[in-house]
Amino acid sequence: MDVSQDHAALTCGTGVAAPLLWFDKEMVMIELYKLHWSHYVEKVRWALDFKQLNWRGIDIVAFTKKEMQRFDCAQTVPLIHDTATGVAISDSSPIIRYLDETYPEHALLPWDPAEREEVWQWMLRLDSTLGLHARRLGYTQLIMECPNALSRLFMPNVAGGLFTRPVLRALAAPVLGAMLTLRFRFHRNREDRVYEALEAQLVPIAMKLERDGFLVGGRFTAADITLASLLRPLRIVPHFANHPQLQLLFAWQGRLFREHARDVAFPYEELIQAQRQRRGSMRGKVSWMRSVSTTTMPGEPSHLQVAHNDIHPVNRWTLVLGLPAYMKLRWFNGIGKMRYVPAAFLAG
Ligand SMILES: N[C@@H](CCC(=O)N[C@@H](CS)C(=O)NCC(=O)O)C(=O)O
Repeated sequence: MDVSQDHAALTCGTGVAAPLLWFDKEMVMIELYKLHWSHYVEKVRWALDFKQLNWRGIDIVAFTKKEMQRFDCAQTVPLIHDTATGVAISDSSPIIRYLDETYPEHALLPWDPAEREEVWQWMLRLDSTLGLHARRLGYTQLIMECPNALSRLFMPNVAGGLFTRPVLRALAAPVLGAMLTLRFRFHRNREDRVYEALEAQLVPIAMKLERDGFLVGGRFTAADITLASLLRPLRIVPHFANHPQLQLLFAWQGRLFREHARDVAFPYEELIQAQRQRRGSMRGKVSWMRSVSTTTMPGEPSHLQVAHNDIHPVNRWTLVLGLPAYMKLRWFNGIGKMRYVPAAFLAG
């Protein structure tokens, strides 16, 4: 029974929940509002599957988000609506904490308060750094190599799929690309030192995982789901996917994917890989990058209450400025062509 129809679903939960003392698992249905290729969405999908909760996905239209406007939450995906409790909540880490507190079976957060806080801080830190940076570089890679994929992601059903046809998808690409470039600041990747920040963050994490196996307490938690999911877009970014000091990290990710049945390729991964095989090349030489060891990177946020995001508003006037930024990003951003070498994790 859906108890939320009338009123409760309109307000947004805080993410702090009391466990349901009695519930029939069969009656629980979590609605997951999503863009199916989003790495933040994948993080929550993985948690739902791990906790063996019933859920159903609702694809949103990215431009209007009208499917989730009735919820008084931040309008980002993932957003869930728990039809058993009426709670609606967005932001992947609070969502997972809510699920874990409401449905304690198959726990993803430790009971020990110190370890629990440690996991929570990892989640917020990764959401606010890795998740944002990997998104920027993943889309940048698509724009450089395979921009026609954008309409297949964002407009699969607009006008009956018209914009996924060959000529129209090529026309839609600069418009979508310009919009995304302004929204997430891809044209500022170099100034914001996104490659350097990611490298400085990931190399020590790779070493820690080699030593400990998991991020916290020597066992699998929501922190590991967060790391493995948010790393996902970097699998198409050659600088990281082929980085000698990060091979252990991608091997760790691949192992978790296989163990938890998450190793189904995302559509953008298949599209870019097919393109690379056809052309025999990829854009991977980051010519301007200085070695991270000689660079002082700003420190990571130390104690977070909520995750940061980096979405910037775009309107039709600012969009005009996006076109030159898109063209510069696509053709003149100092990331050179190189021979296509499949990343080691693709070999299995
Ligand atoms: N901190 C948020 C980030 C979520 C987020 O930024 N999601 C993106 C998709 S990857 C989104 O909803 N974008 C909508 C937009 O750009 O309007 C979380 O962990 O869920």
